[in-house]
Amino acid sequence: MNPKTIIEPFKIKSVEPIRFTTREEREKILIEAGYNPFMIHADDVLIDLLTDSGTSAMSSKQWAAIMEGDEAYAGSKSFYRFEDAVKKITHMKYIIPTHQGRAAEKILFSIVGGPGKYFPNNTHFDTTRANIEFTGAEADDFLTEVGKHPEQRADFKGNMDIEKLESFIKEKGVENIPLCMITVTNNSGGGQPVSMQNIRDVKNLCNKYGIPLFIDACRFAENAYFIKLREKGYENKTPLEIAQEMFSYADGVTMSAKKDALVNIGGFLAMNDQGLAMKCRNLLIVTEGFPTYGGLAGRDLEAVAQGLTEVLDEHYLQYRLRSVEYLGEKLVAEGVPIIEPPGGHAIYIDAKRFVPHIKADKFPGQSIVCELYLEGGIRAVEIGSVMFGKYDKNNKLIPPPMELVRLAIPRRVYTQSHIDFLIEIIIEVFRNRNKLKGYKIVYEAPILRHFTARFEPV
Ligand code: P71
Repeated sequence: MNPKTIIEPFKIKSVEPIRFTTREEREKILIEAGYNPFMIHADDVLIDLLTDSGTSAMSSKQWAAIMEGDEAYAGSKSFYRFEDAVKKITHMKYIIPTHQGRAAEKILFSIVGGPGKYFPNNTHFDTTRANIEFTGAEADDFLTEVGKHPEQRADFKGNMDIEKLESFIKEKGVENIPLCMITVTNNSGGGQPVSMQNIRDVKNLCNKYGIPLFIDACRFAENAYFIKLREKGYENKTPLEIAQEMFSYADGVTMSAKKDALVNIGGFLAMNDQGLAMKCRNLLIVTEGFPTYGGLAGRDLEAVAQGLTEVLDEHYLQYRLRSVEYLGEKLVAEGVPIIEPPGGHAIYIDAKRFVPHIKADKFPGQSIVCELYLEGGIRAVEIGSVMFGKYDKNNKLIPPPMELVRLAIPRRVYTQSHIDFLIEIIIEVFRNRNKLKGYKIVYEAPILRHFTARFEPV
């Protein structure tokens, strides 16, 4: 027999109760939070889909590894276990632990960035862009055209546009491009994968001009499994072999271990260039700690090492991608507009098509986010005009190209019945979509306003 149902490939040893609230309670909570989910206490949330970052459930083997943590300041045993685990996958020569992804970015770009420099990527994640711009350099996106259209289905919507990238290199000059990046999967574009062919093509182009290639590897295992499922020639390879090939085209890696290393904190930088690694380690000592712990405890390094082996398990990856796809399928069947096909770590609702009567300056994504909380205690996040909107000289909103609501799925945390419940709630909100109202901002901070902004319905 070949059963169709893909089950959670684990049983549950330790549980954490979730707190149920009534609609009346949620109405009060939402008012107190200024209609901003970032301001809601996590205890008032039933299903928390704010992020898949640092929210994974660790395995019993990871918890056991934590007890093995060696807290020596220098040369800890746990560092060498961590280093071996990262080397096995990336084959990079120099492995530098950091407390999370943005710390790796901060160190790298402080060294290679600066005014007059340009950094291409498929799509820079917010923290990467911020760390590049903070040095005075420019962050540029070269996503393939199909990746910009939520309703168009394609296998590898995270790919880079090679032709545009080559014209850019010629225009800006090789000497002004210290490195090129690829983000796998492409979080800002819907968690869409990048094909092996595209990574290879970008590498060949970079080689032609002598530009190093770095991979933002947050979700490398999910990307590897998409390659196995969708790219010819990879169907019989293991996720580890695919990941190794992906990294074989890279000269360096930045990683937030809070995603595909299945831990609650951690990250690293890895590279082959000895001179660059020395500079990174020197800066690491100033900002993060000694090079054998880099802002982490020995036990954290153990948990990363163990997580990196578990994440490449085929049963895990099959369950992971399937559970996100299952959510997407059920929503599409009911006509709910989402970015298609589903990505690896999240479903992105297309708010423009969900509530076309709410214009960008009334924050359509925020309206859906608030309704999901009121209806079912679900916490999602707006990725649209609240997060990325800018103002022109007359204080008029300049909206970003897409208005999205992200439902990020924490790893190994929720079961299929949680997802079924979620589907019910989203469909109910969708049926009542004509009743949804817009919002206005009544308080906003000068930067990163989405974290603390306060709203009122209009
Ligand atoms: C996500 C996050 C976490 C996050 C970050 C900022 C605001 C809200 C939530 C983090 C990423 C990422 C990619 C591709 C680097 C980082 C930074 N994502 N690259 O999606 O997705 O890693 O959080 O460990 O510093 O919710 P870090």
